[in-house]
Amino acid sequence: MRSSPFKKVLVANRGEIALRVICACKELGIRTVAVYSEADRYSLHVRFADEAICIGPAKSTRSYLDIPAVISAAEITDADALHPGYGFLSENARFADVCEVSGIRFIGPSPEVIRLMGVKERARAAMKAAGVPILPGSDGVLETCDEALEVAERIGYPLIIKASAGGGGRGMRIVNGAADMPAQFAQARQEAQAAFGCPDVYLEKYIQAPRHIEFQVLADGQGHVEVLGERECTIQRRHQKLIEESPSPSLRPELRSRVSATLREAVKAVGYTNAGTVEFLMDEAGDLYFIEVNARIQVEHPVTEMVTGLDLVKAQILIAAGCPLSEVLDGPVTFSGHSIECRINAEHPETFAPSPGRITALNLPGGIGVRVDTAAYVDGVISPFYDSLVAKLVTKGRDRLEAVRRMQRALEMFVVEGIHTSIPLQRRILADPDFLSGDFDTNFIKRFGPAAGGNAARS
Ligand code: MV4
Repeated sequence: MRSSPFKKVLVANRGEIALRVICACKELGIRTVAVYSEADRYSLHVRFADEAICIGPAKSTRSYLDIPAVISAAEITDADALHPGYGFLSENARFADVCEVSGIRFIGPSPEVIRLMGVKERARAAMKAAGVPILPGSDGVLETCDEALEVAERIGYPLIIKASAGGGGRGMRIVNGAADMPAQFAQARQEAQAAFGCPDVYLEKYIQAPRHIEFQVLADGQGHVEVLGERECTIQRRHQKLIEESPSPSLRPELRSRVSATLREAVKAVGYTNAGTVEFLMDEAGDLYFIEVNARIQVEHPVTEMVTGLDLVKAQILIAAGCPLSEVLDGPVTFSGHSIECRINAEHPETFAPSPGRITALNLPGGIGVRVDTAAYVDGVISPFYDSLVAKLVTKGRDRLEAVRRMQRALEMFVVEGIHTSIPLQRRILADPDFLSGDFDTNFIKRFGPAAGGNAARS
């Protein structure tokens, strides 16, 4: 058995991902420190960590986002590394910097690479330079509306204005013709300034009915990169993913190998290390175009784990400790079967508004090919202060149909009482002929309920 790479890891997150990191640490023989807000005193990450420190009140800005509070907890407990999970401080370059100067190893990419990936048009330029296909658009930030009109003349309408500091669908505006440009350009800059404190925007050709496909990568600090296939994440509502699967039912095998080979080189070229996700849009012709990089472990990482047999969180920890990828992977990566994830959120079935509250009854499905990642328990509370993810229901089958059938029966047997959840919606999606055939785009969800098809990229 491998000697433990760190003695103690601080888990700078909550909920299911904090538990997920604790599981990986336990299996590696690493002690764990949980941090928690006053609202999370009775959460399972606090219970299952070796030590736990309260870092502030329920409001995230005063606890899970409070850099001095988190760093103090790591110093007090003498943690030698920190795992940020997803959300919160996970893609905050300044936080990664503070960890490093405080002698706490940040389990993720370097601060410089996090910063580069966070400036969306710079990430776009870097990927383009490395040979990754991008959509036609501006070569960086647009300073004036006249510049935007010039680029638009070259690439044609419709196009989309995106915030340089945006991502995940925030701060986007569609432009259908030159007449729209002045108003949309001004509003996009204003919104970007208000939301991100930076008015910079750039332009891309707009894809009307894309699919969202993302590639998982792992890279060590010695220049070795592995691309672990893709995840299909097209089924989303208001930029919240609902279902993810691997492999994608729509990606041609030839395109998968070509993009994987290009990404291996691109990841090396930008100096990316640890786990990351490279997002693409697929257009109506089935071609892929880079949109952004997520410099963190993602919610949907389990579907990649299910088809590769790898533990991505363990891999992150070992890579951060300096372990070469060859040792982390222990042989060639192989892919088998098909995996699907359904996100179970605490939300109202009609309005999709959050539905926090106390869980009064719970039955988690199990059995062959079924995995549930959750921090929920009977009498536990889903807090209104944080995101509404209650559980990730993940199935694996030898093929897509087997994974689908397992998901259907697992959703039938999944019981949550005391709060409303997305289980009924997921059951309806899993019965939909277009979902079953694998034939869908980002407009798919509009058929499910009147308020279902929201799109932050308003025109
Ligand atoms: C786009 C697009 C169409 N054309 N970019 C939304 C999430 C963010 N990561 C990128 N997004 C989009 N970017 C161009 N050039 C449409 C979307 C989009 C979308 C993408 C994937 C899945 C669901 C979506 C819902 C609305 C808009």
